[in-house]
Amino acid sequence: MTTNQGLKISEDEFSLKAGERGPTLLEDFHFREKMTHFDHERIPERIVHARGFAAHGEFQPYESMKEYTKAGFLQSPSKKTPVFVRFSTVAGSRGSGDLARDARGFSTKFYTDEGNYDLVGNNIPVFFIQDAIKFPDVIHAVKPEPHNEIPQAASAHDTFWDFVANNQESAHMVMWTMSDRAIPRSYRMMEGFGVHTFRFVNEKGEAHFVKFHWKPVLGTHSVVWDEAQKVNGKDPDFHRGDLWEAIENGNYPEYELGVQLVKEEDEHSFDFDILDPTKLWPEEDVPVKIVGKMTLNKNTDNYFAETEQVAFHPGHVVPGIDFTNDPLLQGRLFSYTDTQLIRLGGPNFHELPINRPVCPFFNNQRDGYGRQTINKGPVAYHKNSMADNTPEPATKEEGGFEHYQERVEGHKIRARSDSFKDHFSQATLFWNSMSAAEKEHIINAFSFELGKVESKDIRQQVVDMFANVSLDLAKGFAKAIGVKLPEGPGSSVTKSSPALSQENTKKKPDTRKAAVLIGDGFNGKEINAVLKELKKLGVQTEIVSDSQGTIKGSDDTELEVDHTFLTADSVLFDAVYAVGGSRAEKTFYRQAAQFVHEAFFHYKPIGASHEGEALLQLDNMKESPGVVIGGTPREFSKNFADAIASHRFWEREVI
Ligand code: HDD
Repeated sequence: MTTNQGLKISEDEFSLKAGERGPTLLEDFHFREKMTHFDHERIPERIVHARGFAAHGEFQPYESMKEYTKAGFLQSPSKKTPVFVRFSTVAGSRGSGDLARDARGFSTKFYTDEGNYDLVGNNIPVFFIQDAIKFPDVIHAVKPEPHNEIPQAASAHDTFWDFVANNQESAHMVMWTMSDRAIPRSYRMMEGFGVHTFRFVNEKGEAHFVKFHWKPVLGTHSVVWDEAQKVNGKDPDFHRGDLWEAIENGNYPEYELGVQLVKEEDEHSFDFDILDPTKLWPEEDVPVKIVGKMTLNKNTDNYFAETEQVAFHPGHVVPGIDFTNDPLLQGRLFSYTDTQLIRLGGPNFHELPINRPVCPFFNNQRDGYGRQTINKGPVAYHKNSMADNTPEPATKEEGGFEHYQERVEGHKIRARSDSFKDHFSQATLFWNSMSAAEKEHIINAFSFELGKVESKDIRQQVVDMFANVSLDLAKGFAKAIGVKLPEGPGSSVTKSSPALSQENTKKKPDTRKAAVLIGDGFNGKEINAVLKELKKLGVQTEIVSDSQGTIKGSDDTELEVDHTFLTADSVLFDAVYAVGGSRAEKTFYRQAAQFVHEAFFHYKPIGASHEGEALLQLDNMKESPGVVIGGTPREFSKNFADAIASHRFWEREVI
């Protein structure tokens, strides 16, 4: 151990004092250095997306995208590009829970040979506002209220809903944040979207409008709201831990990159403006072309150095990827550098290891806080003769970035195009696309959020606003929050987009976690066979009992307990396998019954065998969908794994 100057330290437990019981001396440079560094350990948290978690990985295209873009990392299926991905919530501070009802950030930094390309997206394809100048407003409204800093990481309060009702362009995004999308099961089971319309430009200079998608290979899945709130208490790091553990276990999260492409000449052939960030392109109208896969395969070594210091920016592009005039994107192009300057303490954050491009970079920028490069020689200007005019801009052929030469003309004006004024049609499209269970969850979410709003007037305004989206929806929650039922107008939109419903997502048992509730005297032979079969089918099992250590089966086989009823909880698992044991105590059965019933009320798959069947105590529980009992170990495991793949059984009747 040394000081930061390299001096070897002989003692790190005691400060330097005048006598064993005397005062500490100012001369103690080791104490002062250690303490000063500690006092300065924190940096400002991000104003939004403060709570995040990240991992390293790689991206590989399935095919060349040459026809559409000259971006080097998309030219060949043999090209692998390293990436760093940071997931986040938006509203909460750094220490908030992972399961807040919120949009999730999904930021990817591609370390390409042509410089860093950042795709700074969310898990929701649209946004609350249409113009970046309103970003401070929407964030002020959703953040804790300024007079008392309550509530943390929640949109369920007056200022947020006052904003919504008085800024009706938010309608579509609010439908998404009130849906199951806002409470994902895992970062591994979440879609990502670039949101804005960008441009792909090919070698010939031809452009296409493009929207970016990430599609999780495990499908898109969510938890239920009651569960989300409990997870935040039982394990606030639920999403962090899930991602970390999956990568440590070699279950590398995978996402396919998809693009929707629209020809330049088709810019005006939609019934919405493609520059409007509150609109999506229905996948049934503009198919998503799957072009490659990203695999996250390495956890960070140091949270602060990597996850906290990483600096994303939608303006970090490479040749072949360009912007459009989406007024939200245009504003973002300013905000991200500006925020990094304060957060990372100066203009040299690109030199931090996590932000450094993997290709060489040089220019005439110099000095500033935290400068690490030691530039040599006297020349720091262009043009020059003293250094042979280096560094020199590159030609197009050498890979120099050329902005797409879009023709623009107009009056200087603070206004919004009329083509941005339909705020409700796609909100209705989203509503129409939901399954019955998803619709019920949305009504419940509005009922919860507005139930927390103190102002009856705001509650009424929101009901009246969402009557424009769907009368069923608005009536559904108007009753719960004690305001007048809306009378009209309802919506005439009948279109739906099945791709928006999570019911139509991929369903697999892989990496899902089942709690095995088991006590002394369990049927050793059979249970061991089931555990083995489930593992083969991709299901992860963890043993939960009433104390730690080992438990003994009827045939004296032993199993190591992973958690007790105190350290685990049903909300932390995807499924429950109730086994019990002939010698298990009464208290085991009391705790196990509570565990099973909570999972049942959260519509989760439940398996039971032997004494475990006694835990299915409610009426009709044994006959309910998603409750698996009986069969040989192989049959039982197959049925249970199928049930786990189904995720939840919404058709189950719960009282
Ligand atoms: Fe933003 C961070 C995503 C609109 C200003 N934003 C940030 C992050 C994500 C997004 C994922 C976290 C990056 C990280 O992991 O470090 N933001 C979006 C999306 C938007 C969006 C998908 C709409 C389509 N953002 C938006 C607007 C503005 C900002 C309109 C301002 C005009 N966003 C910021 C920021 C942040 C940020 C203040 C805070 C921390 C940071 O940039 O690095 O600049």
